[in-house]
Amino acid sequence: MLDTEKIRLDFPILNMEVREGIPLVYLDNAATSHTPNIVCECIEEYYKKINSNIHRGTHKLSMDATVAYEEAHDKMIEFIKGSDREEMIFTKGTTESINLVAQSWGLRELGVGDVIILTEMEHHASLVTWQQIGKRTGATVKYIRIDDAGRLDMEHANEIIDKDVRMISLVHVSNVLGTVNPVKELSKMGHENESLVLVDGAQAAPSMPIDVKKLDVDFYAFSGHKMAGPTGIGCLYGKEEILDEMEPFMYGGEMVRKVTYDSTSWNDLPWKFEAGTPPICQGIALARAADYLEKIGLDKIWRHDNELAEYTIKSLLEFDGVEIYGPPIGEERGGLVSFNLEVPHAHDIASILNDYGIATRAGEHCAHPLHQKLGISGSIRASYYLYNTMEEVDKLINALHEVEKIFGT
Ligand code: 7TS
Repeated sequence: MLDTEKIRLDFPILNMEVREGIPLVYLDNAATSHTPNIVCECIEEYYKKINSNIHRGTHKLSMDATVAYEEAHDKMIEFIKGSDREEMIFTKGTTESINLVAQSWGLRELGVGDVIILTEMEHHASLVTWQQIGKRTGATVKYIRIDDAGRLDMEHANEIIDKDVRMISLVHVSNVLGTVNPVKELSKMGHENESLVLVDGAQAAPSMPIDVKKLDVDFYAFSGHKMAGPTGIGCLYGKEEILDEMEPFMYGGEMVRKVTYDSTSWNDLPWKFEAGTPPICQGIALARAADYLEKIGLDKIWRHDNELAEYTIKSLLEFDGVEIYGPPIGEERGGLVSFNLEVPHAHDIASILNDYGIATRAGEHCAHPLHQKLGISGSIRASYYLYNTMEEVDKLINALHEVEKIFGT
């Protein structure tokens, strides 16, 4: 386990009391993670020392901000083991990253007869986006089925991935099930059929070492606010040769090389996809967050989160009638656990947990179709990050025992 005592000193928000004498137990990291001092200081420093617009100034501040913003791209491409800054586009988050590909590539390339492959466990960021692109272009959307333990049915994947497939968009780690999907295997299947492969890494990149070259994916999307960075910033990795061929996502300043009254040529990558004033401070602060996580070690964070999830599952199994979604103990899973007690409804549990200072998320977690598939109207989710402790899991379990007492099960 990580040295949480030391790590927690970096996150002052974790010392807060929800009410007098009730300390915060923050178990909602899959929604957003907290931000360490070093990142908060970076934001403050930016506004105090170099705040300026980029790529346009001949003055010191603009040049300093430009260098820092460009270097942030270098840091983020290195974070996922890519090679060139050209392949790292800053966006608002995973949602925007997926929309960028769907609109710039999908609207232009897809048509009747083409197939888009998703999985049954996609977050709406991918599911709704590709579903709507399918409707607009006439392409068909097919879903790789999941089994009872929330794993992808790879035989089904094999059946539906053929030469008509143009895009496979899959989540790396499910935000509901915690399942870790076989990205490399699916990428190979996709490429053998000349399909592109996009990975939604929103729940993977914050706590798992990512190597886009080893995974051999065409696009990889993730968000800054789930990995100790600020909101309003996310990343899209894309292979240069594909990005080169794509139309811009948005038009405006920054993304142009030469404009006349009749025509426009595009700026170099990645700026071609970053129209207007970009999230300068957020990008620089995200790079600082990436540094912070790397110093601790992504592989260590992954094991830490896993152990907390495994301990949670073991403890939850003490409850009669508990339903736990996703892979069983012993199988690899991300650091989150979604479940239901026999009674009451997930929303009621979450609000009782809040009385104990425990922050969880209840509902459908932006995965309505998956909840329909599971036959439930919602679930409660505890999700962990590098600063969470076994004691916090115990607090969750003790509070759930109180819930049991209140509802008499
Ligand atoms: N993909 C996955 C797998 C996610 O978990 C999320 C956010 C997104 C995409 C969208 O990320 P955004 O930063 O663009 O919003 N998931 C959640 C969640 O599970 N609870 O709140 C947000």
